Amino acid sequence: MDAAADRNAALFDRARRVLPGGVNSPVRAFGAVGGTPVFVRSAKGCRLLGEDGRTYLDMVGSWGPLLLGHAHPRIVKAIREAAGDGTSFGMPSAVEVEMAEAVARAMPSLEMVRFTCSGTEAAMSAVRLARAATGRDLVLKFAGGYHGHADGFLVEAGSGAATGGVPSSPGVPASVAGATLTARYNDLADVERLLRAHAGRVACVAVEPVAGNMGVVPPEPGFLEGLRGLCDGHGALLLFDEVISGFRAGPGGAQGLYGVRPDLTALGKIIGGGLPVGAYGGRRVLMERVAPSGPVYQAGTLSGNPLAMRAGLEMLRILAEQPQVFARLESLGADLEAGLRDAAAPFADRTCVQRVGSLLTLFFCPGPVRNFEDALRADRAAFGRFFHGMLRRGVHLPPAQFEAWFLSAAHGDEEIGQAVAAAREALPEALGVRP
Ligand code: KE4
Repeated sequence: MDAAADRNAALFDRARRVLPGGVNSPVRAFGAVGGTPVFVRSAKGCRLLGEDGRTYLDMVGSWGPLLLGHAHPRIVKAIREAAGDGTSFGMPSAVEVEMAEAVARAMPSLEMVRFTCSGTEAAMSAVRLARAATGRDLVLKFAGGYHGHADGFLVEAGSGAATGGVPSSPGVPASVAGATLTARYNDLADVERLLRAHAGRVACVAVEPVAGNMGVVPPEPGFLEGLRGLCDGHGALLLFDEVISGFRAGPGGAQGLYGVRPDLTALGKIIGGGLPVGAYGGRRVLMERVAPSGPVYQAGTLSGNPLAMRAGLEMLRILAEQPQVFARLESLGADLEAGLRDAAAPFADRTCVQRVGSLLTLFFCPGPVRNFEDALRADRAAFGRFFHGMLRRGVHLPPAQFEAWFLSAAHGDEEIGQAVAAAREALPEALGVRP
């Protein structure tokens, strides 16, 4: 290895002595693909500079927040200005109100909003509220769905939980796991079966309206509308986890794209503009139950801090000023999908490409992938070889099969071409086929 690569490897050795797995979030550790993770020194637009001295085309985008790319000038400027005025007050500030109003304007089902510091906090708080509002204890989620690491959600969870082979984590009491029901995504009959079997006991149905944590699995026509009807019929609330899809699937999120109005929504990622922000919101009659206006307790030292709020507000302002960003992301996504499909055509019996807008996954199994059972058929060893083949060619994919590739407005035709060209070479290598 050259000196820079040695430095990167040495950093990982140091990291593993003080950080579990050497990282602060499991999927970053390359556990699913092997090898040494790239420690990032800096990033700009859609490119990363690694401590290994190499530059990479970034297809992770910090797992979603960076819809406009790394270090967007207006967002950096907003953060710099806000920092000089104080990063956190622990008291209300005007920018929190402006941010809540901006979210509500974009996503009208959020009549009221509460900011948190992560998507996990947002989703878990929304569930607490749903339980309080309905007086019911059970939560129905979907196998392969990921809603953060709150105890009740670590049951057949996707993303890093599935990648690490522990979709139902130890440390979660059986009593808590027992309050979580899991259904098959895109299967309304399965949802109805569970709602009937637990009649009057399900507080909410929690769903990623675009599943991104088993790889990208689009909702089939009628699925989301069917969930709305089943929730109404069974007195359960519908919780859309739009931590990924919010402000990515469109200016109004997936609920705007598909025209289905949830009772509660969890947000994160993009609304922080790269800083730690989550949010939950929904019908006023529900949200007014949240402390201090109501008894449902939820709090946070840094919730709504002015620094993160300014970053998020600048992000939302840019998206409001430049709605054409969404058409551009759709076009880039379509071009990447078409290019990958063409590159994978000789292996169509062993791969498939699935996409919603700027979210995409190349699965190492034949399609369609409709749910987590389908996704689990993927050849993860082949994905690992493909991942490293792409990395060697300067393209950094999410280091796990059960994740989405995230495009940004900083990607362009050149970057799509680079990713497709790399895939044309990495695919036969990964599948052990002579090009
Ligand atoms: P955070 O607590 O990581 O901010 O959000 C949790 C969460 C909630 N809901 C959905 C739909 C999510 O995708 C996430 C987090 N996404 C993962 C990527 N699949 C974050 C990456 C990581 O865990 O390091």
